[in-house]
Amino acid sequence: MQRRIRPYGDKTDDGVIQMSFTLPVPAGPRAREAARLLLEREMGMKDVKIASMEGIATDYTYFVAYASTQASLDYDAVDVPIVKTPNYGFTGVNQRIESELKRHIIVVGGNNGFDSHTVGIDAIINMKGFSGDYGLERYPWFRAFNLGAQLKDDEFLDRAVEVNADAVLVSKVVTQRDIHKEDALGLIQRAKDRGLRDRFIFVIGGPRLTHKEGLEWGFDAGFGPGTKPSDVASYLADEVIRRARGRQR
Ligand code: B12
Repeated sequence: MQRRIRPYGDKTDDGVIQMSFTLPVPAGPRAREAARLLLEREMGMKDVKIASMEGIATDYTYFVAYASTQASLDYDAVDVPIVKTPNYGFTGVNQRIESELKRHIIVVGGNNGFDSHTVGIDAIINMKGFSGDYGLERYPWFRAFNLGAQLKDDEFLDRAVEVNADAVLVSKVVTQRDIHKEDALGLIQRAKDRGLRDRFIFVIGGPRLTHKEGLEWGFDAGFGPGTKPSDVASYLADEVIRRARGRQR
């Protein structure tokens, strides 16, 4: 069975979408017409409305536009990998580790490469946590080391080896020029070069990341916006226990 979906604006299936973009021209009537023609004539959009036009810096203009598309998609054919672990909550995770693993789970977290945004990884690791959900430092059955930002790949991996980590948690926030991808791939490659890729569980997270991307880039899991520390703790508990059981066999 096919369930075709189309964007919803004012009414079902009208195909209306909102777009924002910048053109490298000064603001004015000509810029507005250029934005309209780009969407209508060059991109095949219908009913184009330029809702807002604002000059930014010199010779650049930012637009918000509405337009409709005839494009649609078969929703039933959409298949995407997701992290399947349920959220066991703070108490559930700790009980699980205590009863099934009987040792602490050790993690190192930080930001390698260019990125200096630490708030995301702090939200997952630091005691205070995020959105009312305690961070990993608060879990009695976790030992978490927050290494900060702009780590060199070797520095990151050396610390993971030094503390005998189970998992390496990487945060990637800046996506300009795909720097997040470059940095993420670089870390995985370095881990492979040093024979460390299979020693640790590699987890990546950030506001513009998905589990699918994480897997494609060679990580074990990827977490996106709104992730709670207990989501990560639950995943890690299951994954470390699963690997420990595998080793016992
Ligand atoms: C605070 C901030 C800064 C602070 C960072 C301070 C710090 N110590 O982190 C400062 C001022 C230093 C800064 C600098 C820059 N910033 Co800034 N910054 C922001 C801002 C306003 C908030 C980010 C934030 O803290 N979010 C809150 C946290 C909790 O959310 P989060 O990161 O998404 O984390 C959650 C999830 O994604 C996930 N998660 C994140 N990491 C991980 C990791 C793991 C392992 C897991 C499991 C989950 C996970 O869990 C978290 C909790 O749910 C954003 C805009 C915005 N509103 O988002 C811009 C923003 C991220 N910055 C931006 C930019 C461009 C920069 C600069 C490059 C600017 C410049 N030209 O100098 C520099 C970066 C320089 C560098 N080398 O990195 C852009 C990025 C654009 C892009 N697409 O790449 C943004 C989006 C602003 C914008 N709209 O342009 N920034």
